[in-house]
Amino acid sequence: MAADVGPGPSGRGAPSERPTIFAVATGTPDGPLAVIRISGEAVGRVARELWGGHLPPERRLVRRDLDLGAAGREEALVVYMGGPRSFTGEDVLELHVHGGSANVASVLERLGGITGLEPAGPGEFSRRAFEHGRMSLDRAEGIAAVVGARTDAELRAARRLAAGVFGRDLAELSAELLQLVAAIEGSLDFPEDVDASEVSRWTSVVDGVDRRLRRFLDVAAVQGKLGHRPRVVFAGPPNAGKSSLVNALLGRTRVLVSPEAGTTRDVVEVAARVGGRDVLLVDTAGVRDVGVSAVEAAGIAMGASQIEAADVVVWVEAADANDGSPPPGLEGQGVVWVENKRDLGTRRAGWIGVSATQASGLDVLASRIAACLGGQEVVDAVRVLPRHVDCIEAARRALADARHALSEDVWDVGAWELRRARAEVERIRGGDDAGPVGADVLDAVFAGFCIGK
Ligand SMILES: Nc1nc2c(ncn2[C@@H]2O[C@H](COP(=O)(O)OP(=O)(O)OP(=O)(O)O)[C@@H](O)[C@H]2O)c(=O)[nH]1
Ligand SMILES: [Mg+2]
Repeated sequence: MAADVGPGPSGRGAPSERPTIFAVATGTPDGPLAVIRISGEAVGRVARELWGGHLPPERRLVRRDLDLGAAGREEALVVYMGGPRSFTGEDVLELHVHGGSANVASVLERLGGITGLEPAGPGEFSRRAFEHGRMSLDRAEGIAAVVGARTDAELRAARRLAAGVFGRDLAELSAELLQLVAAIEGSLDFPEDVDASEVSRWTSVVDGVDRRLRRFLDVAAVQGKLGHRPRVVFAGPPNAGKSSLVNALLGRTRVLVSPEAGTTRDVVEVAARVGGRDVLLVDTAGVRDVGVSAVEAAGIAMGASQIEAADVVVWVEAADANDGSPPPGLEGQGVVWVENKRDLGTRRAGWIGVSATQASGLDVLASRIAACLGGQEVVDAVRVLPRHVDCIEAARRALADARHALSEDVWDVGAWELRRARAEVERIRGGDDAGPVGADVLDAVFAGFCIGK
């Protein structure tokens, strides 16, 4: 093993007045291990205070006995990554200590007592990474989106953002716009050399960039719906077994079931995972019009409005009962036709056959529901956040103005508008020709991060 080396050349490329920050980087201090991340110039001082020695060689996990003062000693694994080749671009030291909230708190308290060290705020490590040019803003946002993703689709889209897929597309668009600006500005002094075909080439480049930007807005619109779970509404005649099916898909008894028609009166919503999709199962009152009480009638009316707001309707009828009467508008939406109680026979051969009580046919039903929800385009797309949408919309407004100016032969204005569009595209990645985006934007972006990120 190489001998310990001295403190890394601190502050390489970093503003030197900044405090060194520290925070727990692992999810919960109650786990078996906790990683505490420290970033900044004072990591060498941490080494001297905690184990009376130097920083270990870079990128090597080594054992050290930490002196926690009154709290005793803690056996830890430590790793040092010198700036600028670290996550934040600064000198980074990680302490891998035993978990447990009291133990972790004792290490944090010890660190807080070291001169020059301060607890990190939300997203402060990522913010430093951005400010030191280690990561573009869109990728930093991607990391936060990965942490915040609640569904598989969101996670995959977030990973692509974190991996810089969006950023690369934007860089291409930005380069195209810059080339176009150069071509137009180069022609300003020699307008007689520019023929109509050249101007139409310019406008077709503008249109192409605009089309690609619009596609990102389409993706954002679909992803907006991802935030709330799709509603899978169970409807059909009373006693068909709608509530039984909801329970069967959940794998536990959540809603009331009884042989009496008109059991379900209220609308009941239950979060569930069906066919690999996170959804809301919505149980409704059976639809009938004879001998109904006022309460049941109110329940039926609520069920009808649930059908209208459904992403998918599961229309359930029982194999031992006559045909029900689906509402007339139903054909127009995504419907899964289900015959329940197939253990008692088959009446509607073309429908998906299930038996809620025997738990048969449920896999077919689940995958049909998932297929009805669709959403493949989102899985393969990159996560587009509201801040990106704002920039894209501003860029598209500038492109429209540029196109107008070019059609009026006011080329200098056209070029100026194109620069404006390019600046908006660049802002998504965190800066433009005038420098990085303002502190207000960064404050807003990183406030949404967790501490330790
Ligand atoms: N044989 C058989 N009986 C079932 C099946 N599924 C449900 N049942 C029975 O059918 C009756 C009605 O079931 P529910 O789930 O309450 O029916 P529902 O459609 O929710 O009825 P309402 O809430 O009144 O509209 C109960 O007695 C269930 O045990 C099945 O697959 N086979
Ligand atoms: Mg019911």
